[in-house]
Amino acid sequence: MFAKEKMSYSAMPLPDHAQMTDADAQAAAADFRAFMAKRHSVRDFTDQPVPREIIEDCLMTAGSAPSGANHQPWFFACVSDPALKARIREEAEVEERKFYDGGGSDEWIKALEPIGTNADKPHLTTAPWLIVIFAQRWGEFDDGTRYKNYYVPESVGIATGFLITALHNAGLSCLTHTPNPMKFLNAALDRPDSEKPVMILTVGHPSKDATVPAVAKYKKPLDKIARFF
Ligand code: IYR
Repeated sequence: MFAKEKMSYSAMPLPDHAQMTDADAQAAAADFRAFMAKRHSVRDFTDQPVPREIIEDCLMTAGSAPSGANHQPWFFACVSDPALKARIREEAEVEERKFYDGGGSDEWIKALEPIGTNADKPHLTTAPWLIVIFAQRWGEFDDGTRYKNYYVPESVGIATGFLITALHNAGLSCLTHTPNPMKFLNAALDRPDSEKPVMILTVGHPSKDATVPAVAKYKKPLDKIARFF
């Protein structure tokens, strides 16, 4: 990503970002809140294709996220190839079966009961896109030597949030899926050991009979998530 030579940096003016009146800002904040409240995780997808260009734009939004020292320690492996999706599904289901058949703690399995998940992951082959998100534990200069990355989980988490928001804005649905362990994704997607798979984002359109578990509708009220000092 980076050349090893020291670059010179000059400060840039801020890009135009029109200052809103408080009233406009209040309206915009409320509108965006209502828009984001319509987002929910989807587990049943149709096979309706989604053009790659839409995914590319959403990825560029993700890539605009802030990150430690602006090192952008993320990589998005985007899979639409049916054979590769089938391989990922197969390997994920092997891990999931172990988890649901006793590998996961009783407390964890119980916490998932209301959501109704199990080891079958048809979404991994039905949906048009799997975006596999990797975190770069360290970076490599063009000559192969290493540099440190900073606040990697935080940075990748923020970029993932941008990505989920961008997909929602484009009328797409997704599911954050985390088979455990996920190491098989490095081999399947030819990613180096410096990268840790963080999650699979399944992306597409919800099937007609997709439902949202009642418990997933509940979001904590403001006084439970924030306090003003
Ligand atoms: N990886 C499993 C289990 C799972 C874990 C959590 I935490 C969830 O919020 C949902 C599922 C699976 O995908 O089924």
